[in-house]
Amino acid sequence: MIQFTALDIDRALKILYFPTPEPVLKHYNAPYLLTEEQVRFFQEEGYVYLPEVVNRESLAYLQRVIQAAVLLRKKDDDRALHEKSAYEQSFLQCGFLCWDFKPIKDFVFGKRFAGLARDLLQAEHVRLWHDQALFKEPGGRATDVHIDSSYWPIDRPQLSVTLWLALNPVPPEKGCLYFYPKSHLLEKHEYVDIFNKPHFPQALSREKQVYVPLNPGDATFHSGLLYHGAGENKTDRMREGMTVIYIADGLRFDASDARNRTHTSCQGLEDGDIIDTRYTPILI
Ligand SMILES: O=C(O)CCC(=O)C(=O)O
Repeated sequence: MIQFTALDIDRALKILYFPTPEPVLKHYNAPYLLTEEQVRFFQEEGYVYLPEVVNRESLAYLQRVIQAAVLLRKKDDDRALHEKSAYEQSFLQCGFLCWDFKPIKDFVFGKRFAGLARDLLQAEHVRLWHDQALFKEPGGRATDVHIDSSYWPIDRPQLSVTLWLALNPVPPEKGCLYFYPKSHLLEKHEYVDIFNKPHFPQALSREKQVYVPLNPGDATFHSGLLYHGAGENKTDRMREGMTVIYIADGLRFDASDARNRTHTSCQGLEDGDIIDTRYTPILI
C-alpha cells in the first residue's frame, strides 16, 4: 500500500469527515487576478504558469485531504510499481474525487480556480469537466506526450483547460510537466494511445519542450489542445499533483469517436446535446 507520513486509513477517514476550515474555504473562493500578459501568454503559448494559486495555509490542509483520498482509493492495491501496466507506472490516477469527498468538492468548486479557467478561456461561464489527483510514485515512469482533449467527447476542445496544482515540490527530476508551446494552434492533432501503445506525435520536435517546475501551491493551466508530458520521478518521494478540468459553458457532446464517447461526465447525453449533466455543473 502507498504510504504518506503519519497517515493511515482511520486518520484518512477522519480528515475527510471534518468540514473544510472557514479560512481555507474563503481562500478557495477569493479571486486570483490575472494580468493581461498572463491571459495573452496562455492564449498564444497554450499554457501559463501561475505562482501561489493556493496559499501556504490552505495548501497544507488541501495536501492532507488529497493524500487521504488517494490512500482510501488505492488501499486495496498492493502491487509494486513493476507489476503495474506501463500507463499505471506513470501515475496513480484518482478521478471524480469531489463527488465522494466533501472537502475535495469545496476545493474543486472553488471560484478562485474556476474564475482563472473562465478568464483564461475568455468564456462567460465554465463548467466542471472532472477532477483527478495524479501522483507519480518514486521511480514512476514518464508520462507520454499527448493532448488531453483527445480523450474527451467535446465539440470545441479549444475551450477546455486543465489546472495542474503542485501539492508538494515538483522539480524536473520528480516528473514536472513539460509543454510544447503553441502546439494547441496546430491544424491537426494526433490521438496518442497513452493507455496501451504510445507514440511520439509526428508534428513535434522533441527538443522544443518547456519544463515547468512548480513549488507547492503553484499551478499551471494548459489548453486541452496542447501537447504535453511529464518526466520520470527519479526521486524517492511521491510527486503529488491535483488537477481540475474545466470546459466553457455551451460545449456539446461529440459522440463521433467511439474511443471516448462513454466518458462519465457525459452520461445520458445524445450526440450534439449541450453538456449539462450532474457531473458538469456551472462553477462560475
Ligand atoms: O501528471 C502527469 O504526469 C500528467 C498530467 C497530464 O497529462 C494532465 O494533467 O493533463
